[in-house]
Amino acid sequence: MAKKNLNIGLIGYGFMGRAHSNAFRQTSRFFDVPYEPVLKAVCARNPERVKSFAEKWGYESIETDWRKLVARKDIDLIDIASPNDTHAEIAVAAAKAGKMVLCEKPLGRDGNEAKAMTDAAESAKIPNMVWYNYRRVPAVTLLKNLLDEGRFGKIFHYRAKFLQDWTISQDLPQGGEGLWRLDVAVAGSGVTGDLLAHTIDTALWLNGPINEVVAMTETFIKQRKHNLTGRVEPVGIDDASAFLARFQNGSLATFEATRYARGHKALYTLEINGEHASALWDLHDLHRIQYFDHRDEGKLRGWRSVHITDADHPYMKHWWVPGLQIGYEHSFTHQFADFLQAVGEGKAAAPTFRDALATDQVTDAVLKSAKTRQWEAVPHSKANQVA
Ligand code: SOE
Repeated sequence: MAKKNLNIGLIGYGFMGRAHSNAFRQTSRFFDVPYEPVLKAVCARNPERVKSFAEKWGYESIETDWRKLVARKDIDLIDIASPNDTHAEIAVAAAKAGKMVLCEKPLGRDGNEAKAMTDAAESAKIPNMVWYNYRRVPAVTLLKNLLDEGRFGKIFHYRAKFLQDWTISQDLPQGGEGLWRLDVAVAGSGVTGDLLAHTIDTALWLNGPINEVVAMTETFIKQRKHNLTGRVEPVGIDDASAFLARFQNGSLATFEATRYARGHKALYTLEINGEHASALWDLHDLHRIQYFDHRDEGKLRGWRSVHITDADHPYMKHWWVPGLQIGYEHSFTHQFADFLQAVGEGKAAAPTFRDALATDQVTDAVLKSAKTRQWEAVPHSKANQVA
């Protein structure tokens, strides 16, 4: 039977526009999904550049005003891959227009924006999902499965870091294309909303809700030239952010993110220590987990390095033969495949807007605690209470 087409309208053509487009193109070639994604239109302000992006990726048409795209009758799904300050307005309008909405992370610049987006999506009853892609790295999904099987026993510790080094130079401007992540008005925050948000999303998924946090942040470079105004302006983002957390399951956690860890480009690592077992994952070696199980026979007990490429590992049977690994971009393809499957079955695909709202509520509490220098409680959304 012929599949139903799903007409996609993408907004934004930067790094994430490419990552999402690649997923749209690959999904139905490798996964047996109930819809055929059609790259119907791409939208961005610069007509020449959006045209060239459309030609390169095979989008059928272009728009330069997102409102026109949202109003188009031939678009089923709006994908928001534009900077953070555009997410809320577009998502709310798209939900009201009855479109399915996908949004790049973080959902909002803060919990208030994320709440408005969640309310709009839920009252319009439209399928919605946020691109926290690292959940769909097969090794991370395997960790989730192992935790759900109860192999770790009671969890005592969760430890996560996301380290980069690309903003150390004083000469790096803030603002404008490619550098909006340094402009607080556009990004909402620095590494807290950008990198810690990833670690928090994974942590809430793997280890359940966070009750309270105590944090510290630092802005190492206080002033930078702003590319849009041409003036040297104060820097409003956090360059580094670290926090302690208590999870609802009683475990303790440490989280750290920075763009000032010389030599580290995207070192996202996480570790879980339970009563029976521990596990470690590292984005730079993304197809492995290190796993230790105390119940192994004593004389052979030790850390196992598991290469996640077998057909019985999550997602892997859809790719090559055992032993051949996949990479970063595949996590987006997995997420989109899961989304299409869920839409076909009339189910929600996680992380939904409500799940991502829970992450924004943790990042809000982190930023608040860094100011008050006190422990701050995390308001519990519904998703934050569901494991
Ligand atoms: C920042 O450099 C960044 O591109 C994030 O915005 C992405 O979400 C992360 O996956 C990689 O790093």
